[in-house]
Amino acid sequence: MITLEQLEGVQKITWCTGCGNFGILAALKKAIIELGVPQHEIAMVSGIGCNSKMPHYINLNAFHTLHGRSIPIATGVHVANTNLSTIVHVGDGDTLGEGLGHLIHTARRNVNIAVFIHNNGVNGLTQGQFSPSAPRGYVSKTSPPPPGAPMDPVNPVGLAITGGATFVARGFSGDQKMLVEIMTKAIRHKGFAVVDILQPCQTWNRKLTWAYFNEKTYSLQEASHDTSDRWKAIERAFENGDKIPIGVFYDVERPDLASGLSLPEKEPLKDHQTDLKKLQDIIDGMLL
Ligand SMILES: Cc1ncc(C[n+]2csc(CCOP(=O)(O)OP(=O)(O)O)c2C)c(N)n1
Ligand code: SF4
Ligand SMILES: [Mg+2]
Repeated sequence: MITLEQLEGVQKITWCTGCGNFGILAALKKAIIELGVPQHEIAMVSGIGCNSKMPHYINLNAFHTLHGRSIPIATGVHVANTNLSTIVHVGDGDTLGEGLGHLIHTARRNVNIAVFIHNNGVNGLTQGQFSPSAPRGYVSKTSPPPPGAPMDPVNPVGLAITGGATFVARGFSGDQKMLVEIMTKAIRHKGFAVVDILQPCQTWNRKLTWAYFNEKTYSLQEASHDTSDRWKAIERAFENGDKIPIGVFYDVERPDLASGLSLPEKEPLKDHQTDLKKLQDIIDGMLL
């Protein structure tokens, strides 16, 4: 069994005191222990942002990639070695901004990876500009009053469900028990899993605070939500009241990309011998 000590990263953590990223890191470690998957069978991919420093703070095989591009890189990792549990850590600025197209197309393909969106409503690393998930009217250096942010936010849960993801949930960094359960299920799920994680940015976001989320969030599972019903999941995702639902919105089975491509489960692509002559013939044929 993996221990917390074995998962300890080597780098000094540079997140601000009170940052919601700490809770996500702690929950991920507990989820990995719960899953019992050996460390070398997990691949972590991240983008660029405060959240994306995760690979430096946990002892896993990891690739700290580019802003907005971690999901296609994770797809490549998965296709090359379907035996790995591939997980992605990204920010709201990253995957709901520059990387949004990748999120939707990966949902459509139902790639068997789990994406954890650290959603703090700001571009934390670049000093607090409002992000695509900031609420209308949100005031920041790049959205001064009046009117603050002059448009409605992207809804990551709604987009993931309508895009075709087969496991969609929302967690909160301050509800460790629920977050560990959700992360464990997301990694275990065979298909595209998207988890929107509410994560206070202590330094820049004065609206989406610990107190705000503690007061507003309620559990979908305690409200007897049916996770197999797509329309009910969409209705919950677009709830626009005073309360924010957290928990599993949608959880169904559908053939994933690897089964559609008939990728061999027992012998991953990385172990295949490449016939270079045949490959060259294909390339030459394409150039004709
Ligand atoms: C291609 C590219 N575009 C923009 C940037 C600049 N950049 C770095 S981090 C960042 C925003 C990070 O915000 P978010 O993804 O929400 O992560 P957080 O820091 O809030 O965790 C931006 C715009 C970059 N490094 N590369
Ligand atoms: S700037 Fe915000 S998101 Fe970044 S480490 Fe500090 S509190 Fe966390
Ligand atoms: Mg952010």
